[in-house]
Amino acid sequence: MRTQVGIVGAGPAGLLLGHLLHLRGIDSVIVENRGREYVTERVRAGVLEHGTTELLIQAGVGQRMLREGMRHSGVYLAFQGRRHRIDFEDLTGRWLTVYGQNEVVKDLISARYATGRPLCFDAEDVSVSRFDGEARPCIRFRSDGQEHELECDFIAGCDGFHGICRPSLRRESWRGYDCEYPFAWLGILANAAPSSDELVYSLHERGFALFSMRSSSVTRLYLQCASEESLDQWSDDRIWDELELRLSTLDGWRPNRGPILQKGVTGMRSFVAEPMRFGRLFLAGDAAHIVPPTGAKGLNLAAADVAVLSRALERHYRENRQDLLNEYSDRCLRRVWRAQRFSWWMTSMFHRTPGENEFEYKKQLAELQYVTSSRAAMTSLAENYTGLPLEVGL
Ligand code: RFL
Ligand code: PHB
Repeated sequence: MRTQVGIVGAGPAGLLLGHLLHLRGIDSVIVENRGREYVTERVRAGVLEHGTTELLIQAGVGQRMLREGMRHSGVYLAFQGRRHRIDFEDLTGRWLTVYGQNEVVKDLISARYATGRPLCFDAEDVSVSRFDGEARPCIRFRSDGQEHELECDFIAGCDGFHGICRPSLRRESWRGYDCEYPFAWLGILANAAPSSDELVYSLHERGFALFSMRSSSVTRLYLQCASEESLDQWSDDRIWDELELRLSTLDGWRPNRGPILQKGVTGMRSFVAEPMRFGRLFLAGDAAHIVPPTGAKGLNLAAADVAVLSRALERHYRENRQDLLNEYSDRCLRRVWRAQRFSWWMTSMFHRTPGENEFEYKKQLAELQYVTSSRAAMTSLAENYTGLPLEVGL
């Protein structure tokens, strides 16, 4: 088998890259080690930046998102019993779309099938080789009991944080920067109508809580919990009681309760691998960087990476120019570090660190008071949250 670009991973990064390459007339094969159902049912991100929304529309995969996604013009920041609205649209002229990552993935898979280009689920023993020499890079895997060797011009490592591409690099060829946080998020999806039309980020003495949603009948909520938290300790009633305690405000607002459809615990970390290019292998999305979810940036960074990569590959094939491929890593990393800073800042403003003294909490409250009262501070939050314009469109 032969292709121009071999893509490892059918998450948002791999699928969107495959689609953007298709639109630019470039051939690809996507190899994924999990099943289609697993990939489309995995509940993760929900907030699409303004630029991500535009990219999906331009790429022709935004129709359902436009119909079913929810346009949000602002968010609430809550502390000391009060909610304060930050009006993104007024401050920046930009907004967000709330639409589940798994819905984006479903739309991209449908678009992929419509192109007839290969997408292989349930691949086993996936490995990458020969990407940093003169020989053609190769992706090996087993599928339906058969061994495959896929020869490519380039490999895109879109296989997430636990994938195989980054560990296949020579250890001395890259450097990792990371930061782990001493807490995690317990997330639930509930069959309950959202009681707010916008997200609520809340700092409470007992820790962070976040109110989000997926549709007019499904609420998505998160609670700060211990890093090693076991779900066994959390009955549905305990989860709702804690959410209500941390989110309710003095004006009587609280989340609606309903049957819990899904729950899980997510660790929090910041991580960046530098550079993001190794000869003919390019890392993109979570394979190269992880942000704590408080800034809602992970999926958006993945989209920004592959927008740059698809354009760089187009320039290589159409004009035989390597300049954008050479700039790929630096361009992406500028945005990545900006998102890292913002995600770290949001995380430290809203979470209580175990063992910290009250000085920290007072400082967090002062920061929130500032952010919700100064137009300059609100604008800074709004422009980072809605996202920098994408440097590269279609
Ligand atoms: P993914 O989604 O992890 O996809 C990688 C794919 O590669 C496959 N894979 C392999 N395939 C072949 N061979 C191998 N050896 C392989 N190893 C792995 C995997 O099965 C998978 O299908 O990475 P990608 O595409 O880079 O996308 C990144 C996003 O998924 C991630 O950044 C976001 O979900 C982060 N995130 C959020 N991002 C946002 O922009 N906005 C949000 O509101 C937001 N909320 C969140 C989040 C992540 C969360 N969790 C669970 C980590 C909320 C949560 C709770
Ligand atoms: C979500 O809806 O899943 C969500 C929203 C905002 C975040 C993280 C996750 O910061």
